[in-house]
Amino acid sequence: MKIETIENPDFLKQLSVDELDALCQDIRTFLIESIAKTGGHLSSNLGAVELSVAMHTVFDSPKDQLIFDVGHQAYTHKILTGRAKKFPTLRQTDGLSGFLKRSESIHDVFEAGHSSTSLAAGAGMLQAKTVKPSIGHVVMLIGDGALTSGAALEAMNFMGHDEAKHPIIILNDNDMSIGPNVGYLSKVLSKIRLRSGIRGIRSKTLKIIPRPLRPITYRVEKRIKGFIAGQSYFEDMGYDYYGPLDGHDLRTLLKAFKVAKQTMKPCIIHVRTQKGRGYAPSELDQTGQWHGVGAFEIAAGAKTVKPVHNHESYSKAVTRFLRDHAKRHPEFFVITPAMTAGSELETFAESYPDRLVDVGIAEQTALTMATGMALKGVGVFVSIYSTFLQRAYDQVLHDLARHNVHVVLGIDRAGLVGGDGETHQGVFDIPMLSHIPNMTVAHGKDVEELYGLLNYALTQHEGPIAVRYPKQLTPIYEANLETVPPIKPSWEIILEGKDLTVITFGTLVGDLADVFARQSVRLINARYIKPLDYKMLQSISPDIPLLVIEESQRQGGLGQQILAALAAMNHVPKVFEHIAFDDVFIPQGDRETMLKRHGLDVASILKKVESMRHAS
Ligand SMILES: Cc1ncc(C[n+]2csc(CCOP(=O)(O)OP(=O)(O)O)c2C)c(N)n1
Repeated sequence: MKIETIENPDFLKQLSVDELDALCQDIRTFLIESIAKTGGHLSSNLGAVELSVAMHTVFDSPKDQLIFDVGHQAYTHKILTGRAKKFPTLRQTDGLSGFLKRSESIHDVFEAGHSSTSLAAGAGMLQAKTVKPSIGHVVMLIGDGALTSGAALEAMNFMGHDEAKHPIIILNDNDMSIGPNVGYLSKVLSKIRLRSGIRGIRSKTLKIIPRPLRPITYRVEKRIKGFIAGQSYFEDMGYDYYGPLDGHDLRTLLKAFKVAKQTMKPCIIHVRTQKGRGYAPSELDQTGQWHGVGAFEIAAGAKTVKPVHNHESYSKAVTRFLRDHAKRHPEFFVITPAMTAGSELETFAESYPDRLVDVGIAEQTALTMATGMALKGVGVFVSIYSTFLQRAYDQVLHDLARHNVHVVLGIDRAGLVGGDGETHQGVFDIPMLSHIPNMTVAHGKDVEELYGLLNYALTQHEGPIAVRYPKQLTPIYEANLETVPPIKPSWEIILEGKDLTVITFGTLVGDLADVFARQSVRLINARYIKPLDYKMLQSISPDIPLLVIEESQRQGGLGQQILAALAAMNHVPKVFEHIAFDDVFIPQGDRETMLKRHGLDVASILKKVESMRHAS
């Protein structure tokens, strides 16, 4: 079938199971060929093809609410709802989103990007249904990784108590988060998988017994199940449990979803799927290398974009530093909330398997746990994406900062992130952290300075401190890390000049140093965003125009903090400008385009500088 011709999912109901099977194969081929060109979330999507086809065959979207947790596995849903044609633009500027988007389709009933929100969103829709009966079934697809998060477990707990409502939770269990899944729940799922003979009993029973008697049979069967399997975790939580089922067997899925549609109680359908199914490299992947990919060559199983000679990601550079630090400090741990692969901590895990603590998708736990560890005197580095730190705001404030303990937050993906788009931009952590007492926030202009900041943060600082670094490549810095001098809270003058003062931080410092080299501009590197360097602020003449530039949210950003500090000193410059992101969510797009759209590219900055010169 020509996948691009699909307009909506209605046609599925007319297809036989064999035809649906054939469609799944076509979709899988389409996904592999398409993602090979654009990049995207490969493995999770390959694992959810049959699931998505079965969901759209049995349920009636958009009357029935199909909610996809994270939304990174929803490409088949996008295809079935008429978006295959747009796949060449996937994750690109102004292109098809890699997640669900209500503006893209009426079938996208809830947007995500961060994990584990599907169950609470579904609980909300079920609550709305009590006064809006036109809302259909509420179906939530969630992975075993996402289910480890407190956000999901809270909602599961909430919905399980209310027998009058009818949440249908499809647990897509591939035994993987991005990498291996962790925690006790993951063990529970393994145990259930080992008892998969139970499913045979139920299927057989359902077939033999006439339909009107099935509820009684069901109770009998439940007793059998209880006897054989012991109390199931999910049944104890208040759910009718179906499974574990083969998540690639359409007949089984269609049957199970139809049963779930008729069940008038909270239910969980537990399906087993294979992450990366249908493409050998992603099927074999145990560490998450094929979870989210750039463009790749299908036959060779190799990434199309070759590594840049002598460059590496900032994440990798940080991992090297952490390994070096761990070698010298045996009581030092790194915590990751399910992002070993994303933050490129694999080599740390290899060298120090007992000192990399993966807590699962549990950012809140990561932060409070770090506080507990620090209170007992061990060294802790929490490696966390800027965007995911948002989930742990209260833990940073109430636990970490209030206890004022020494924990280093390594804030990865600080700034724009590209294809993941608005749910993942690292542009909120500066306002979020800056107003919290006891917090220190730093961001180096290059990898050498980053190491100096990390050295200070890990070996000399006493309270909580966040060190930010971007999703960019950096030249590999081969220095012996022991010899990188620690950088204490202070700003740095890069260029002296009389016409204008520019304050910025991060890689912009280097970019602007080059262009301002032949102009009379005073360029200041605000490598500590908090605390501000008050001495240096005092040295700024109010007669010279001041420009603050930051790849961050304007409200509560460095620029506003500087302006407030200057006002308090009665020292506000006559001309002040602040280039930052306005009060909007920034969509997906390549870095250069997005910077340009928000006036943060070098050409726009130079234009601003010229206009300020004339204004003064
Ligand atoms: C709050 C939050 N933390 C981390 C992530 C990064 N992340 C995206 S998908 C994923 C794994 C999800 O695993 P699972 O739910 O089992 O789905 P699968 O990809 O295995 O199908 C993680 C950790 C996220 N999206 N949101």
